[in-house]
Amino acid sequence: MNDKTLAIIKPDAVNDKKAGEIITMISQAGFKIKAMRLVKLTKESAEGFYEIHKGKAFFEELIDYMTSGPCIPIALEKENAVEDYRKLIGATDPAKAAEGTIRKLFARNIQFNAVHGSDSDENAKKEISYFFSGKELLEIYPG
Ligand code: IDP
Ligand code: MG
Repeated sequence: MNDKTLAIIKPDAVNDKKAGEIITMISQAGFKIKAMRLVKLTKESAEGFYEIHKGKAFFEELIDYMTSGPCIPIALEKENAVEDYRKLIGATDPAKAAEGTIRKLFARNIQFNAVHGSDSDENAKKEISYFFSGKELLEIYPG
């Protein structure tokens, strides 16, 4: 339990051809890829995924950004996955992200910040279920 998180390689990073390098960094940090897909989010699906940010000043531009091209949701497994993956990606704003983090290396600014990471075990499960279902989801969360 509590060893899963959802990563998304966001449209800016896919468009910048950084997906491969980012997946390598994630793998080398000890995360196991349990499931992965390439999807182009619709407005409705992006709004659903980011429901908690509805009403915030940046919500509309966040939806435009996340629907601007394909992204790559990845279900990851590792002990202490949520916290360790947030550490690997760095702060939301790359200007504040630690050296060597994914956002420090690949994000342009606080909006176009290359990757997503779940912020709690509860949200990790919700977010993984948002992109993966059926047999695939059972393999991620057996039993
Ligand atoms: P997180 O991705 O580090 O968890 P959140 O606060 O959950 O950060 O915000 C979700 C996403 O919304 C960010 O990753 C970023 O793409 C975008 N975002 C957050 N804050 C701002 C902002 O102040 N201006 C524009 N976009 C923002
Ligand atoms: Mg967040």
